[in-house]
Amino acid sequence: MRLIAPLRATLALGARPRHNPPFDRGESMQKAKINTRVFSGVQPTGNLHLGNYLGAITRFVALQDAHDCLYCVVDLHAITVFQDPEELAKNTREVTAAFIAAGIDPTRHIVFNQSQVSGHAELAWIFNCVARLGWLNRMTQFKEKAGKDRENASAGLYVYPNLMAADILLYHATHVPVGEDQKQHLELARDIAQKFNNDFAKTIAREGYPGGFFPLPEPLITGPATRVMSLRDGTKKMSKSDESDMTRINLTDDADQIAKKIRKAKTDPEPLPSEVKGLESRPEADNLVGIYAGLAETSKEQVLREFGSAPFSKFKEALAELATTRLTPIGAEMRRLMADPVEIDRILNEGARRAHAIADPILAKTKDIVGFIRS
Ligand code: AQP
Repeated sequence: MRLIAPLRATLALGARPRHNPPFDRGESMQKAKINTRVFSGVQPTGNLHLGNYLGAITRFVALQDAHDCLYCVVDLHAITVFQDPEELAKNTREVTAAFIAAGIDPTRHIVFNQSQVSGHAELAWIFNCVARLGWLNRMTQFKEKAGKDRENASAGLYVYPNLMAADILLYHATHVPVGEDQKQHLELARDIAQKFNNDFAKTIAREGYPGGFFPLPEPLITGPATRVMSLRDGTKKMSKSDESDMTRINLTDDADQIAKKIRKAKTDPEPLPSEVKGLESRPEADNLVGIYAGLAETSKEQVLREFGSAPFSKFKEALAELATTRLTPIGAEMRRLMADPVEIDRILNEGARRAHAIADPILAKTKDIVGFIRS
């Protein structure tokens, strides 16, 4: 397998970053620590939920043993929709607390909030000038979030994917663990990297990177719960902004709330099938089985081997117990960490300092490539 250039060599900015091997869902990454850098982010927009946990945060935790990781609380993304300033600060600390409570180690890896590293915004501007309007017009998340009131959406919401590309490429990150909903944005980040490398090929080669300056980042969309759906509608994504709290399980919910939400989760009248094929056209059943598999760290097949032909009442009881066992210690630890905001701010500050150390030379070299004079 062809490997990308060792990251440390890349960061010395004397060697060119070769591009990534084909997406391999992470298996080969186990052996390739020095060749990879992982970056991902979560928005501090409140109501952190089971979808964020299973689709993203558990994947972040799993990657830390074999890779260098940066996990970012993306507050610049959050303000693409108006945020109350006090709530934004509280939510930023809450996402940080969730990262740590779930098992991310901020001493071994970098945990920080995006607005403390100004390179994200600077590189995003350059990418605003690289990305094409036609590309942004195809982004389904903008269409969904802006809805019918598109004229009233912020300009930031529209160019959000360019900022996301900057988040990743500012660190020459090679792998990005995300939920299924972010796949299209990751493809755009790759297009931006490729177009930048093409547009500036001459200066990039002159600067000593004949194969391209930015690596093409690979999405890591893994596990049985890459798209957790609403508990009230199996065709809608579980989301922080859903008006009904009954649609999601929050990481801070207590055992009673978790049990109640699972008990009231929408299902259909049939018992569970014994095979995954039997979940087709049964979105709610499929969702609950996926959630169980994600929490139990197993596959849907295995869950159905255990619960096939069981009535939902029995399955929901087992799911509630599993969810409570997995989530309530995280919620308790989040509350404990949140009680000391000074310590959380210290962690973010230290993370930002370390993030700067990686980002600054990459941004400086980007500016040279573009032709900006630096004194
Ligand atoms: N339902 C989900 N299932 C699996 N993964 C999910 N993610 C989000 N929802 C699900 C993943 O969580 C990470 C962080 O997401 P985010 O906070 O940056 O933004 P989002 O995708 O916009 O999250 P929400 O909850 O859906 O917020 P709103 O309601 O504001 O739209 C990402 O990796 C995402 O894929």
